[in-house]
Amino acid sequence: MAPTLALVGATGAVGTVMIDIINGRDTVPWGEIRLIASARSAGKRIPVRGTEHTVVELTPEAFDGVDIAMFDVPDEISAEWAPIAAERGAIVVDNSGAFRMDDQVPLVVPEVNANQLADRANFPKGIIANPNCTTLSMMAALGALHREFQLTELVVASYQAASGAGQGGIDRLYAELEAVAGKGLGARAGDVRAAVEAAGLSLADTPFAGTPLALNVVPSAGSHKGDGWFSEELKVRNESRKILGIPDLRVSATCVRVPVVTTHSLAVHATFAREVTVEAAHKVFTAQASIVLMDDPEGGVFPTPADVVGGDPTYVGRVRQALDFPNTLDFFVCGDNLRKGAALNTYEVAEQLAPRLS
Ligand code: 2RA
Repeated sequence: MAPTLALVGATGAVGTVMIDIINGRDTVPWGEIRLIASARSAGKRIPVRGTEHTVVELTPEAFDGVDIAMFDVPDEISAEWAPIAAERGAIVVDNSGAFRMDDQVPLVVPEVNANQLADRANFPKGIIANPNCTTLSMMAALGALHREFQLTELVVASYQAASGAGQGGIDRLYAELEAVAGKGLGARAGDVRAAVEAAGLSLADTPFAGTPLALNVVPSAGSHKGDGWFSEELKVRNESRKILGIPDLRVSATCVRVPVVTTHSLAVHATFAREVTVEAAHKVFTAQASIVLMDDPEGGVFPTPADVVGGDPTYVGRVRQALDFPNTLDFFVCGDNLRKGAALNTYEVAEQLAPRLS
């Protein structure tokens, strides 16, 4: 019998993209598709592959008969409900941060470590975690290079979109842009901040660290974790090590929020044990189906969020050999943080599991 797929958090920003992805597939391996959300959203009608589905409330019984449950809900909801779903027999693919660093939960990017899915003994809790969107946005590219040249060091600067902070982040950016547009602001310290506040947009309420995001960049992403590090930076380090299977990989990240709606970008400085050339890296990127190489800097060809948002691949450009660092490449990647960075990777994991359940 074709497996039953549940989508928990079906009405959220990422849940909506998951439904788009399911609707966009030529074929799906699922029998029933069940939409689950909070009591507030239960009863909503959402079309999936041409059939109206009624959203059901998140209860233990909602998981009865479910083979795979994709979760896109806040950490605390996943922490409580993913084990309940697993107890009821579902394999959970969880997009929250609740289980990513749990030793008994694999952290999977299918292009890099799909082998983790081959054996049920690899996920004894019945839970598989999806990485954070910042890590995910570069992982297809890094994994491909690592296979060929063996990664030893990674230095990363991120340029993260407002939608990483959810619908509230998007709404906030649009409101701020409206408050500052057409006023010739940005040439005097504090004028952007003053205009945002004058428009009634309290900076105490912004998801961007009490700082305007419009006409600005904000070097604070996630929560402060001590010693100057923010949670997004530690996630890049810890998750990259776990996904690539290099527990002692040397990693340093600086994560920055930029006034982009959707699509995270990263400037990557990666050092390898083996000699690497731009030509060889191009070959590796071209050979990977989920990577699009956009690398003709002289001709103005490189990825930008505005040009690639909504796409499934990881877009790579500006590949160059670091001038002063042996065996080191610098390059720039863009990835839609709601698609490959969240919904798509989760769905790809579910798709890979499906044949084992039929
Ligand atoms: C962000 N990476 O961009 C986070 C979302 N999970 O804020």
